[in-house]
Amino acid sequence: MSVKPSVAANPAASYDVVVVGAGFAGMYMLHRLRGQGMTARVYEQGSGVGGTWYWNRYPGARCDVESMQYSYSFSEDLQQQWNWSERYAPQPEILQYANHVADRFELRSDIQFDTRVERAVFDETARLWSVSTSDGKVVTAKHVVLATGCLSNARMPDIKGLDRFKGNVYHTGHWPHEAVDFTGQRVGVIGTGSSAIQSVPVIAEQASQLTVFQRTANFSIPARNAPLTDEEREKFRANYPEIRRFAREEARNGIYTELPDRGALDDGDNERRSKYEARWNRGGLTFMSVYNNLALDKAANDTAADFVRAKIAEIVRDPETARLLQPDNHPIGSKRICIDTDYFATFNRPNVTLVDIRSNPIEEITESAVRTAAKDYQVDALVLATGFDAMTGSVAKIDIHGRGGQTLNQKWAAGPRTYLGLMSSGFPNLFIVTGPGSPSVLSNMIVSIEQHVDWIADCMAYMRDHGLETMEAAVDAEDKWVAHVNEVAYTTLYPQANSWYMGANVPGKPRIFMPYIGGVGPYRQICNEVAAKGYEGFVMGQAEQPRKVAAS
Ligand code: N01
Repeated sequence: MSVKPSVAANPAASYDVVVVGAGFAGMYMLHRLRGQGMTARVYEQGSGVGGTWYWNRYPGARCDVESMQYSYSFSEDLQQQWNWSERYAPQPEILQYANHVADRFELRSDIQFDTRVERAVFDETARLWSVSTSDGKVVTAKHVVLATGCLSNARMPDIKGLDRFKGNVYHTGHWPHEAVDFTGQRVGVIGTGSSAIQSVPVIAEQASQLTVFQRTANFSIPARNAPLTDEEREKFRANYPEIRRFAREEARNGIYTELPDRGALDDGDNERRSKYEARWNRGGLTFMSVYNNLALDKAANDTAADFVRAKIAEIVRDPETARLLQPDNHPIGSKRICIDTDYFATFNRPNVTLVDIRSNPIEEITESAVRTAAKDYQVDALVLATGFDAMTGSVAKIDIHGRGGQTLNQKWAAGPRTYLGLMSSGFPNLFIVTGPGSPSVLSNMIVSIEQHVDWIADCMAYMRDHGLETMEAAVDAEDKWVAHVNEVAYTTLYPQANSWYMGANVPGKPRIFMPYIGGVGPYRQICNEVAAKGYEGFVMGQAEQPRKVAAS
């Protein structure tokens, strides 16, 4: 039974830890902190738990990692008792799971909903963070944990006239809580990333006419979603110790699957095609794990890309629409691969039209239409599936002041700089969960969240046990890590795409490959070794005397 100190929030309250966000990261962070007897206050801008799953309620939203794996592993009872209904749970079920976790571990009493953290200022004399929230209050805390999520800052496109549009406008990442019914409406969807690819087939079933505005075609693999049988669930549960171990230690992306032992060009055409066919029929993200060099070698990658392009041509009846849907400007997998249910087949429906806005850009939105140079497309409602200011967007919205009054936004103006994705020098006792410089979005997020939260909680306990008041990344360790993250990224094909991994979807955002592509297993090992060496590469402050543990 965990120790559960609870401090009622009041204007002068002081906590061991302030946690920003009550998604999967914030909830588990709170659970761990309570378990080691620390006081914590979680602030959440939404009215409920769940983070990205609280906001992304668009039609068709579901997980793209199998639910038996996209779930917490920290509680054996929880993973044995929770019944996922489908291979990829739909958003309402994932949100139900998040709420179940909040209730089961009695988390709500330390979470303040409908409250944004607006500002955090480090007081170098008191060695405390002063945290201001949207309800006008200020609290202090020894530590702040940013559990703000990587894809939580929905990005509105900068399209002229959007504010003039008379119909309803929805962003997939900020979907209303009431049911939205498109029956009988002419709907326009702008964007063709994962959110659009999941929502288009569902909206097409309701709308009288659906127009999809595509700037960049994306690779998508069928999900092959299906109800889970009792037998399938039991098989997973019985194998959980090995599945979870493998996901943490061996898988590059935190997903249990066979590891490929050969490259795409090591097989002849027929053998290669039959392997791709088998993975296509199995469905899901592991399509990219057929061979071990698809992310590294362009010629190998082309074989997978050609296979998927041929599938699109097979599925889509109109040859011109099929041609437009075939991605041609980035290697497969260099943008987050999409997982769909009937996305390409949806373009065979008579009520669905694809508009190529790469060759024929949107000029403006009028009161009732999306206008291109060629034509006005009349719509009653608009769905913006235009993505997120990923990884740094939600952090940047908080006015964070570290040593010498420097803000995190100033420090990150040319791109995020962290040591291990966990801390940024000059910002003592400020931790980031799945931050830039960690595997985060390249992995099963729950695996990475649990690893970070455990590391951070252990670190705070170490500080307490050793009488340490502050901890921060050393500048040289951070510089080396940033260089390493960049170097590893450029050994792969990933930087060849204009992706949100690179910040390329936000005009003016620095082009830096943000996540760490070294793999969750090696990354975990590095983090563990750093901790085992007394937090090597971090500067520890004890009373007035800082102690530096040199990075090797
Ligand atoms: O966003 P995106 P998303 N005019 O950035 C287009 C995760 N996720 O919400 O590529 C016209 O991928 C933009 O075009 P382009 C997953 O990690 C997971 O779909 O910039 N178009 C692109 O087509 C995913 O990768 C799931 O040329 C504009 C689209 O909008 C991440 O979230 C489900 C435009 C944005 O695609 C983001 O996915 C959903 C403009 N001004 C999401 N601005 C799961 O399955 C942007 N676009 C768990």
